[in-house]
Amino acid sequence: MKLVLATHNEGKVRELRELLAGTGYDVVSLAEYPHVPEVIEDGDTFLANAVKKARQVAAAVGEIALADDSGLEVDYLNGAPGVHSARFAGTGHDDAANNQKLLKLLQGVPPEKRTARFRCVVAVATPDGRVETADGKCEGLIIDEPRGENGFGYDPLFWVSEYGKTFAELDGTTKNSISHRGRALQKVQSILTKLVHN
Ligand code: ITT
Repeated sequence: MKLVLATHNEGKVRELRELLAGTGYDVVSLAEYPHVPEVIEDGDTFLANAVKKARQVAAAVGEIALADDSGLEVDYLNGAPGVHSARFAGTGHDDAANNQKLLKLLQGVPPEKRTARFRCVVAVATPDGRVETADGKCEGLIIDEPRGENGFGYDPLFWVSEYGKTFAELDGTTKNSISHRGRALQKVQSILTKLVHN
C-alpha cells in the first residue's frame, strides 16, 4: 500500500524514508504528484499545520498521506521561531539565513540561557479525511557557531549534551534514534494499523 510523504522538504523526506523503512508501505514523495497544490501553512500550532497538510494531500492524491510539521523553540526567544522555523529569516525557505538570524539574536547570550527544543507533529490522513497524529520533542542547546555537515535546517546549531555533538555531527541513524521526528514516528505503525483497519 502507498504512503505519500506530504512534504517538499528534502531533509524531512530522507529522514522519514529511513524511519518508515520497516512499515511495509511503499513510501513515495510528492515529486510523483506534481499536480498537488502547495498547502498554505496558516495554523498557529504544529498540530494544526500537520493535520491540514496530511488531509489536503491525501484528498488530492487519493492515498494515505503523512505530513510532518516541526520546528525549533528557543526559550530565550519565548519559543520562536516555532511554527515559523522554515521562513524565520524572511519569505523564502533559506536554512543558512535562518541560522544566521538565530545566531544574531542570541549573540552574547550565555550557554545556560540558550536552551531549546525541536518539536515534531506527524499527521497521517486517509483520502476520506480520517486523521491520526503523534508528537515528539528533543531538548538541546543553541551553540554560537555552526558545527557539522549532516542533516538540514538548524542541525549545525543544535547541541545534544548527551552526545557532546550537534545534530549535524551525528550520523543519520543516531539522529533518528533521539530526534523529535524519530520519537514521533515511534507511534506511526499503530497509527497506520488503526487507520487502515478501521
Ligand atoms: P513542508 O511543510 O513541505 O514539510 P517545511 O520545511 O516548510 O516543509 P515546516 O513548516 O514543518 O516544514 O518547517 C520545519 C522547519 O523547522 C524546517 O524547515 C527547519 O528549518 C526546521 N526543522 C524541523 N525539523 C528539523 C530538523 O530535524 N533539523 C533541523 N531543522 C529542522
